[in-house]
Amino acid sequence: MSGAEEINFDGLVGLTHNYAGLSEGNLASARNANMTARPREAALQGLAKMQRLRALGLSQGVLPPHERPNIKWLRSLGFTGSDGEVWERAWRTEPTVARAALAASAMWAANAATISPSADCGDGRLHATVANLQTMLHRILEGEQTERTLRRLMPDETRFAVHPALLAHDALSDEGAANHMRMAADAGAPGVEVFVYGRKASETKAGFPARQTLEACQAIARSHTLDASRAVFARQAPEAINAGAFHNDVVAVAHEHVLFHHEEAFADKAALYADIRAKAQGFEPVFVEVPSARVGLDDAVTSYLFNSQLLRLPGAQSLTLIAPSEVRENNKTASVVEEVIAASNAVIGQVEYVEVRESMRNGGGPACLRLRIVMTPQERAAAAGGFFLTDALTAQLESWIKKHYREQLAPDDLGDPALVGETQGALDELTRILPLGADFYPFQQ
Ligand code: SUG
Repeated sequence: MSGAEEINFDGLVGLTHNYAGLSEGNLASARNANMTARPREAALQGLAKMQRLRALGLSQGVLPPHERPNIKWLRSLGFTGSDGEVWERAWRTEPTVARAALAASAMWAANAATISPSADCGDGRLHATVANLQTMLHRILEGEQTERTLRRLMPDETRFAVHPALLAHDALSDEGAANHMRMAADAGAPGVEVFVYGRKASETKAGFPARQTLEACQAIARSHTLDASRAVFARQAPEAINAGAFHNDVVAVAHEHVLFHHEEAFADKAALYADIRAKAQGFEPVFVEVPSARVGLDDAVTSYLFNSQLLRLPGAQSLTLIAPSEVRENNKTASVVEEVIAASNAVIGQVEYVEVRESMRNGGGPACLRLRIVMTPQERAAAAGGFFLTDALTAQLESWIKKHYREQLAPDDLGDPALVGETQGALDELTRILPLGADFYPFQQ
């Protein structure tokens, strides 16, 4: 046993959390467009989930929100004046651009990067590749700060390799850990890394956008120095994408030896199973499949059953599912979960429900909100300690949220020039709560 641990780093929900209907193929985002959002509640729900995992005995990290509205980007598009004027002019004249500049989508940390633990990598370092998120205008803006954040978190280049995002082109479309799964005997053992793609670069597009290409997956596997004998590339079923599973983590989740997935998640399930079995070292994979006859893709997508976090609580015999409360509210998914955990020799033996409704309305469940990073004790000691949640840090973040976040953001509030000063003031304070430093955000530079 190496003592390595999988640590969830959750994205702190930003001050401009709102419902702009920005993501084609994400049914919740489209359905809830122009609803009134509750940024304070959203951030507190996210923080409560992090605290819940800590209370269950797990380590938990936190990643800062990005500067929004993104004034630096708006200036690069020719908007001038004070920061407030830039925002007001962009909102008035270029609504599509302005909405992208305002999105708090960096909260979905599963899309921040793809992580390969050092046990999997030929050079013995922990590798991270920042996702280019090039499919959606509002998300392509995230890479720059994500890279800065990950470099602050993991500064020691002898232990950590943080790769910038792949060139932002359709052929190399990459959405990070949301399309990547890892199976291993335990966190510190060499794992099978499963890359799930929606299309190949050469294929013509049809239906909802497939946001991950095979070429992007292969580039990441190469730069992470993964051993080809333990890397798997699998195609996501086009039916799943067209039913609203815009990322693989909407229809599948893996942890240790267990892969929990929907029957229609993958284009060729038999080949995937065989590939994983052939490449698994020191463990026997267990596939827990939910048949379409029990839960259709539509219910999988609305409930986010598979966007649960799957993890092992300290000392537990079986894994625990951290599911969104929407799963409990849907009779079909609730009864499937009951059956899975009640089975004799259940590999998933417990469920905990969490409330992240504000994020769910934009298509972001518990698993979207977190980036899993497996760290050995030495890596953890080399990482910046201030990103790991403690009771004291939680209390500080909670009062920071209550002091700065608006209760509500209705569509008519979004163009308010006062939002700029408000968010910048709050983020400036945040750079003293998290180890970010006085020149972290563009407005500070
Ligand atoms: O990229 N929603 C995000 C949700 C990301 C969920 N992440 C994972 N499945 N891992 C997206 O579609 C909606 C923003 C809006 O419409 O205002 C949004 O960006």
